[in-house]
Amino acid sequence: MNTALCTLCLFVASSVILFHAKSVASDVITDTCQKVAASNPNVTFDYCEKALGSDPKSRTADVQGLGLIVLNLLESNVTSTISYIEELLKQGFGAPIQKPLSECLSFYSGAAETTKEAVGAYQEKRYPDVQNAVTRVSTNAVTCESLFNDEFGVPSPLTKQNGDTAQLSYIEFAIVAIVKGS
Ligand SMILES: *[C@@H]1O[C@H](CO)[C@@H](O)[C@H](O)[C@H]1NC(C)=O
Ligand SMILES: CC(=O)N[C@H]1CO[C@H](CO)[C@@H](O)[C@@H]1O
Repeated sequence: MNTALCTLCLFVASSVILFHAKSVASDVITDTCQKVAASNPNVTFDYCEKALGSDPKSRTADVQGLGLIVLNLLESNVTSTISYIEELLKQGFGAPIQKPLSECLSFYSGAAETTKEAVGAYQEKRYPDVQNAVTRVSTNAVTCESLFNDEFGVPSPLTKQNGDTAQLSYIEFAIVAIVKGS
């Protein structure tokens, strides 16, 4: 066989393999998000797919890898929410919104600790600990959201942040359930 033809063969063969690997990888996201959405009515398939797709590493990850990716997304959500609350606290000094904002800040500070511990637990495969941790984080987010309207009669400025944090926590819980059972 001549060299040019052989190079062509190699090129075609590796394209086929790459293409196949890529479609298999995105099947893992689709498959995982279908299971996640089926297991918890609070999570939509679209949200799950978008969140997982936001990290390029997801494309080549297995379910176990996706669990760590979501945990890292959750950690960065919690961190950015803390900065955002601190910013709002500076702006709205003395306003009625101060009280619920301060309470939410303490919830999120706790959540930052909890997610950090959850990453360690995940790496050590202590899956029930991870599930307990993310359950606490979602409860923190849901409680923060309800504080504004229910207790202080003001609209929540953290609806997106609380929603993202809760969704990512639910997704993590469901992925850990899949990892545990596989
Ligand atoms: C869905 O969200 C609500 C709060 O918005 C929460 O009380 C409930 O436990 C969640 N359900 C699941 C299955 O996580
Ligand atoms: C509030 C916040 O930082 N939300 C982000 C949480 O993570 C998801 C997934 O990466 C982002 O889409 C959100 O903007």
